[in-house]
Amino acid sequence: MKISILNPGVASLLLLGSLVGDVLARPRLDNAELVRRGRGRKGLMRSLEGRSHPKHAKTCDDTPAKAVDAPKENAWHGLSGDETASVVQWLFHQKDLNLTTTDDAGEWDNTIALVELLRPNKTDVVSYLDGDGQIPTRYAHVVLSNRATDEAHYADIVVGPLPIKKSVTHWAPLEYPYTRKTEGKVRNIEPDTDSIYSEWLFKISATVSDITLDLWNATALGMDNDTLDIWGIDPVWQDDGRTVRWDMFWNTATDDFDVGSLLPLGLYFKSDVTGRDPSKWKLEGWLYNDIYYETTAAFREAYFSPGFVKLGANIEGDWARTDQRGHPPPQDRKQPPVAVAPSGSRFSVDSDRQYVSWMDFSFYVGFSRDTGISLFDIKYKGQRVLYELGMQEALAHYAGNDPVQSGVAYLDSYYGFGPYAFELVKGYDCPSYATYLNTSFYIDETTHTHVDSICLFEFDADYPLQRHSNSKYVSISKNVYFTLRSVSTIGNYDYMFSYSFYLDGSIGVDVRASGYIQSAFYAHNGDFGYQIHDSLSGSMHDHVLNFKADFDILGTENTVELTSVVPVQKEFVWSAGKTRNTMMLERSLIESEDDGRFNWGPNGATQVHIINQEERNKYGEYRGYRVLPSAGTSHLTVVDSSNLANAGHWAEYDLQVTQQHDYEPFAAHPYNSQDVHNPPVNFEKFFNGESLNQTDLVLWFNLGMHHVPHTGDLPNTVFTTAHSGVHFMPLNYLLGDPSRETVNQVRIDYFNGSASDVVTFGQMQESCGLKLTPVEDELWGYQGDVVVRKFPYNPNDPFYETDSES
Ligand SMILES: *[C@@H]1O[C@H](CO)[C@@H](O)[C@H](O)[C@H]1NC(C)=O
Ligand SMILES: *[C@@H]1O[C@H](CO)[C@@H](O)[C@H](O)[C@H]1NC(C)=O
Ligand SMILES: *[C@@H]1O[C@H](CO)[C@@H](O)[C@H](O)[C@H]1NC(C)=O
Ligand SMILES: *[C@@H]1O[C@H](CO)[C@@H](O)[C@H](O)[C@H]1NC(C)=O
Ligand SMILES: *[C@@H]1O[C@H](CO)[C@@H](O)[C@H](O)[C@H]1NC(C)=O
Ligand SMILES: *[C@@H]1O[C@H](CO)[C@@H](O)[C@H](O)[C@H]1NC(C)=O
Ligand SMILES: *[C@@H]1O[C@H](CO)[C@@H](O)[C@H](O)[C@H]1NC(C)=O
Ligand SMILES: [Cu+2]
Repeated sequence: MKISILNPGVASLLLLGSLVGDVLARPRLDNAELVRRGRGRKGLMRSLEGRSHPKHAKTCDDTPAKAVDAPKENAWHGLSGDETASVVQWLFHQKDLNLTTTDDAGEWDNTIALVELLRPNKTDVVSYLDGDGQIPTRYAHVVLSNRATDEAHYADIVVGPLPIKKSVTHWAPLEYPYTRKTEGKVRNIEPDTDSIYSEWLFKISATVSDITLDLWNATALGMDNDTLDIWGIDPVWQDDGRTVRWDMFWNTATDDFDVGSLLPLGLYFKSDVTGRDPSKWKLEGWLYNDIYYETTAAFREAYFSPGFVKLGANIEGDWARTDQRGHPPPQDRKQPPVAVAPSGSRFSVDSDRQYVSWMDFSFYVGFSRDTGISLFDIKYKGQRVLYELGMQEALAHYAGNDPVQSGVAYLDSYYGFGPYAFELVKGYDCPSYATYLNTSFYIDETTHTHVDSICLFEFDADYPLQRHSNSKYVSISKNVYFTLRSVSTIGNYDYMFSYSFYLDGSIGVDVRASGYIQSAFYAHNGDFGYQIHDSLSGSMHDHVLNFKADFDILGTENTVELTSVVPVQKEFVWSAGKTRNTMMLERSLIESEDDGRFNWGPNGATQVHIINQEERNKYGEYRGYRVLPSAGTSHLTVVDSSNLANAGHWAEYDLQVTQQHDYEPFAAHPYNSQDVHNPPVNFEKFFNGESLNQTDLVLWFNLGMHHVPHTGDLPNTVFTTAHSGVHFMPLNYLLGDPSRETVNQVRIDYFNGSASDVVTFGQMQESCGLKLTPVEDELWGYQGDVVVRKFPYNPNDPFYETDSES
């Protein structure tokens, strides 16, 4: 086992050598020149490949993940193209559904909003995974957008069993997964989005176009020359049975940069748009410079009176654009370090079944329109740790002294994380050697495929996993971890989701946010955000993202144990009658859902463990996993939100534990925003005092940030600090640290000024040369979405269309 002094020929050293060689050989171009050359860059990079590289016996292996067959079918894998097409065709044959194809539909037709897999019940899947149960029968979950009625609504229905069989397949309202029992129907609070603009907002805007021209030299009339945008609160206000909007004017971008949410203009108007008849809608007032006018006439009169105060405007400029500008920092033009995988990928993927295994971990990937990726059946050393791990909902709750900021509380699953999980950028979102998977979602009788929208890669952390030294030796281990990542860009914001696995048996969940902030107009609102540009406020808001973690620690029956470190005053047998101020452990179990909602305690004093009381280790301690914050987390600051009413109870605590039920699969529903007082899923109703003592339980935890944007959020928020995460770590689960099993560690013995031994435990000592192709070369392969028509079904004629509207 003992190998002498590190051979300078080991892979890492050589790789750096050849890398530097290439960089020096590259002609120097400034950024502007690179941009001007546009596609010409491709030719430039290609020609570099022909240059001579140092000769090596072997070039580094750039192999993708090894193909394997998953041990079982992926029971959560979305519908196939054929399945989707057959369901869509079948739906159009159901006369009672009265459906119109999306291309032909207007605001008064019924259409298909979604066709995807109905996730099977855990009860059925577990017997398939762990026993010899059959794979659960497949059903489709369909959402209909029924607008051929005054009572526009969405209808969740189930279609099955699949495959479609005449006289066997049927449809039924889907009700069991929701707390509200209204046959899967939820009203559509904004069914007339086109009319709202054409029949309402633009007409109101026209009545003040002389004012908008005077203030900003701009109009919003629904015409090609529009240089203003109008939009406002989300969800629309829903008190007293009314539907009330607050909208405001925004400048539009003057180029392709997505700067719109940085250009608020400070003029707001309120309308009651209850019902579907535009002739019954009412304009209720205007707000400008913190003065409220009840009618347009009153606002006009004030505007054209002497002494009316006109405020500034927010106008696009380089300050809002993301391209490089200013002087690059010292040495920044040199190529930064890149990571390489000299032995190729060290993990296995079944890309048809979307099953992944890395080291002692394995899991299946599921994907849905509402929430994007989820992981299922996460196993460690052959034992399931989590049945399901995935995001449920993301909230961005704003506040402000203006009615638009005060009215915004985005519930992003309404837009869906699936449709916006775009192709990842190689070498930027993920290392260029990563392995990629596709994801698909249904829209408008087509299936869109986001090519390469999930990446899988190993990475060597910038710190070791373990080290120790004394006067004789140093022992140190590499911290190589494995990550699955996807990014969803929902409007102005980019959410990056990373699920990471570590050699110590721990699992990390991280969310990071970047993209454009939604800003406010700066006037009278210094208590709601900083002034960050001319007339711009970095509007304060909370991000809260709920995740479901269905733990199964050594079986489905688990318990939550809290272990707190507490200060005590204690007398000991040896303390001679005196007390000592010290501290102790206090342990307790959470017995029922009545105590199931709580926060991280102050001072990090309380540890949260998911344990199995029937599984003690040989010292009598419970085996389990600990859940701990690894980056800041947050729950919603606003108490009893007026905006969300019953739609956002999931955001109220850091941690919430419920008994697992097949009828409580999700913390939220994408249309909770449509009826906030009586939403399809009211998370609070999950808490009805059920026992949490040795039962199948689910931990719903929140990640998030209290975001008070500052000048550094311009032009974009950065991922470094807009970051939240938790870690699950084995706790008394094994009898020692499993990371000792890796050979990617070293012990160096030394004596009297020189190394006497270097022990590398049989790790790969491969020598290979790297042929570095600039990552930009690969980026010309970026293609956007692939679309396949499902009705009429045309699987052989895919086309490209990347649309951020859905
Ligand atoms: C079916 O939908 C059409 C609009 O697409 C509507 O005019 C008609 O009234 C609907 N029929 C029924 C029975 O609801
Ligand atoms: C007003 O905008 C129009 C086009 O939108 C432009 O042609 C004109 O120069 C602008 N006027 C001023 C004073 O900026
Ligand atoms: C756009 O055109 C309409 C109709 O010609 C006009 O009334 C309006 O002022 C124009 N808007 C701008 C910003 O020039
Ligand atoms: C992703 O989709 C593209 C385009 O349809 C296809 O060529 C590629 O093989 C798919 N990748 C995987 C891993 O299935
Ligand atoms: C799944 O579980 C729910 C709730 O228990 C039940 O109503 C439903 O019938 C189950 N689905 C299947 C396919 O068994
Ligand atoms: C909790 O479950 C354990 C293990 O099944 C049992 O020994 C204990 O009595 C239960 N505690 C309560 C309060 O029910
Ligand atoms: C340490 O090394 C020096 C020479 O480098 C040698 O003179 C000395 O004897 C060594 N000491 C021991 C304890 O081996
Ligand atoms: Cu933010």
